Amino acid sequence: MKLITCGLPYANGKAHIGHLRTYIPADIYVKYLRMLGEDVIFVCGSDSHGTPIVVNAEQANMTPKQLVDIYHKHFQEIFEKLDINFDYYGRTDEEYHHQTTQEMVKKLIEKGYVYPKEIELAYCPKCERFLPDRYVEGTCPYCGEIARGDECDQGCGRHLEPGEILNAKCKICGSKAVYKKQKHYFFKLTEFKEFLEGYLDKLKGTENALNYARQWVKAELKDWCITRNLEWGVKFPNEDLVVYVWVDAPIGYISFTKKACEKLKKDWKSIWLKDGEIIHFIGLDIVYHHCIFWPAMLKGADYNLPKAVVASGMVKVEGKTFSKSRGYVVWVEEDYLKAGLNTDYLRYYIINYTSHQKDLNFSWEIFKDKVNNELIATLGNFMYRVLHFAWKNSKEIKMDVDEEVMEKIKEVKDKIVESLNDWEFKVASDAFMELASFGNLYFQNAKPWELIKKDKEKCEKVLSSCLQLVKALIIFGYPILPKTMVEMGKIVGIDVKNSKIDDALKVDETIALNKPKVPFEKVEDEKVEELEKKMMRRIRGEKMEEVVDIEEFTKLDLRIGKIVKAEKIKKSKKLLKLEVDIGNEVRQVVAGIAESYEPESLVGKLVPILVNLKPAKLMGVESQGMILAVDVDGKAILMHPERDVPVGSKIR
Ligand code: B3M
Ligand code: ZN
Repeated sequence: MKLITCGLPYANGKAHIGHLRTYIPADIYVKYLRMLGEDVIFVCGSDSHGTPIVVNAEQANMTPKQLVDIYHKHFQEIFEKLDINFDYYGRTDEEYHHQTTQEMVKKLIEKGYVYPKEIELAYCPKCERFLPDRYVEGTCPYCGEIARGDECDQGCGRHLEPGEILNAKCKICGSKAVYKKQKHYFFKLTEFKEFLEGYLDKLKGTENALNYARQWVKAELKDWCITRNLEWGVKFPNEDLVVYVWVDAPIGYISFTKKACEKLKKDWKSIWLKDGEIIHFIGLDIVYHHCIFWPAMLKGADYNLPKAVVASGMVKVEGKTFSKSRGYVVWVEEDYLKAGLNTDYLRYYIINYTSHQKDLNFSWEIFKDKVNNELIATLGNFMYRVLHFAWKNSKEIKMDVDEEVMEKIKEVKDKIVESLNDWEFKVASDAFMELASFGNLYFQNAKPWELIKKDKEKCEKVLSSCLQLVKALIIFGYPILPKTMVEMGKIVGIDVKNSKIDDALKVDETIALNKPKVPFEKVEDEKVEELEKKMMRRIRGEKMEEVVDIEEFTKLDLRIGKIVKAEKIKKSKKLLKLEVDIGNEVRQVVAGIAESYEPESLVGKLVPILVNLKPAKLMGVESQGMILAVDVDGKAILMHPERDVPVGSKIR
């Protein structure tokens, strides 16, 4: 049995092209393996833990779980829309995952691979708390760049241990951190040096990942701090600590396999405790975790080891390094799906642009060319031409296929299989497209439109050969272009989802045809211009029309409140201190309306108020909500309900 996994996306933001760069090739690989008759399980899930999620939830005035709920659902929807079909897509904040993690951690403790140690940790005197991972920012001790607590993300990319970062500052309030002692737990990574050296010699996968990992193991290994001061996460046994997110996240691969196996009635143990073939698809930035920490943990706890780590190269957008903050990003929902573009086009672009290991540049102009000149002009053209011609002349074709054509199909199949073994998915997609080019030439040279007038028999043979090519294209193309090929399959009577790759080499007695459809729609120049403009605006930092889900909106507790008291705030020209009755209680709210209203005039007024805004202090006065007002040239104008309504009425 084979297990294919994809790196778990943090449930902390929306899906972008960087995610797809790993998930689409993995999905294509899985679909091909299944067509080759392999028994495959494909899992992934949301990474719910870690400080980025806690920090963001805090800023959005939500619980981490609420934040994870939103993005977990988002990712599930995106995967479904793009035909990325995991057997199980879980989340790491579920009970079953916590259990699996604790089992593994306990096993590591039992076997003596975990020890406590007092360490100096960044602590914020103002927020009165320890600053794990992304709560702290400072300077990387190795390269001097600005870094986060657990990773030098802008410089050398190293994993940083707690306490290593220099000039630490609290990310929340900006205060200079002090260092305080606390007991934490360490995993004896150093004991695994020899094991890892041997393991990495045998590990398969892409060279980009393996080369890095081999260098790191040779250079320096340090014991690894595996606990954190947080509430949110998997509890570390008998302590008021949670395990570091990078301990529990990869264990998600095991928890999700268990869940998938429950569903599929398969045995998870044969994968994780025996000799199933485990293959991890990841991004290049998480090689260290997958090639060093993870195999050491698995080895230490007596689990089966991954057979291969396949790392996708980085993504560029319009030739520039991918960056969400600088606008060099393609959001799957907001940019791609909203534009109404066929999802197969994106799958093709990602698989066919370059080698899996190299940098992939996404550009709308290249996208248009690839769709119009390759998918449409070569593949779509051949398929439609053949189907249309055949259907017009006879609805059922007797099959008698040219030897040369069968040989070509066989040759392409072999190329596809071979390239999968080398993780060179582009080569597979090129071979597939080469078959379409071959078909075009074959059709063009044989001129069936002339033959039909003078040699019916010969014409049938040409058409049947072309139809066999179409059939092979549907089968070979399904993993890459699933939506299109399912539809094309219906025209020639193939249930491609359940086809095997060798079906392309089988010749039926006859093929009955349904009315053909054009497989692809052209990408218009105007569409691409529009998308380019949108991206340029984002890059220039112009304010974008951000789209909010209805769920996000319904999180806002908006009500009508009545102002019962209003007074000036000393030393402030703009602020008033209000007391607002919101139905079940009276809230103190600071509002920036002093320049437009006298306090006395406000008492008794009904106003809209956001009730569940995170409390904040303004000029030293606590504000427990926000009055909504109209902004006219910077001046606040109040709004009132059109007729009298009960205090506390909900706004929808
Ligand atoms: N959640 C996302 C990342 O760093 C992280 C992956 C976990 S894989 C076990 O790309
Ligand atoms: Zn660095």
